[in-house]
Amino acid sequence: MIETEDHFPLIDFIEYSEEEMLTRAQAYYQLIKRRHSIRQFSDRSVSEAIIAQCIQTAATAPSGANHQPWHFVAISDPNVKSQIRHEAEALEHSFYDGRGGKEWLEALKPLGTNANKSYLERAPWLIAVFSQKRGGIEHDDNKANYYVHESVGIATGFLLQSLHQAGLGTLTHTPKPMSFLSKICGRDNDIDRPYMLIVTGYPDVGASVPAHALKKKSMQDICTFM
Ligand code: IYR
Repeated sequence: MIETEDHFPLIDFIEYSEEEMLTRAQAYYQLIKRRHSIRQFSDRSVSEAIIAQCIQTAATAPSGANHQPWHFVAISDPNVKSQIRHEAEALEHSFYDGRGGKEWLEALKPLGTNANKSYLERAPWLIAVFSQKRGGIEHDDNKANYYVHESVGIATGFLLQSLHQAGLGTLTHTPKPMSFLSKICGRDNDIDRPYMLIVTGYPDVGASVPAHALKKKSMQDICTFM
């Protein structure tokens, strides 16, 4: 065991029996396979405490040099949500009107998505995730960050799982380009870059999931053991 001034013993690791490990892995699969991207959200409110807790969970993700190159802007203000919807829909209209290109638009057909983004106003929370190319571990550090995309991707995955575990519906939304989010969120600077917008809240009554989204690749397709 490494036990020096700057290392602590690993005291919070919990070991399970092999049997229990498999049961736990299966239980987690059962939990996570019920997470679906939804586009029909209820306008029921969700407390800030729940969102804050999920963001704190996301921020436990591993990151390059532990620089934690992310910032989360959690939005419930109806005026801000409305601005985001307005800007996103303008971009989506041109995307669906042809800017996306034939192949991309064809790929989206089975999902039935379109330029209407009413959920951006209706859902109680939008979480804008920003990646940071510079920072460091201390609050006012100005060092290079490493593996920024990978780190923020993992943190965003943690966030989605945490929101699902809490009992909320989620959607990843990536209007292209996303620069309008920087301005609206007050993060128009040289460091922050909008990474993704997460929509979260209760699913609306009668919410549905496209059959296409339920089709998961087989283990043979996705995995090789050597
Ligand atoms: N951003 C658009 C288009 C879109 C793109 C992909 I890739 C998706 O998986 C789903 C939608 C939209 O939100 O409609």
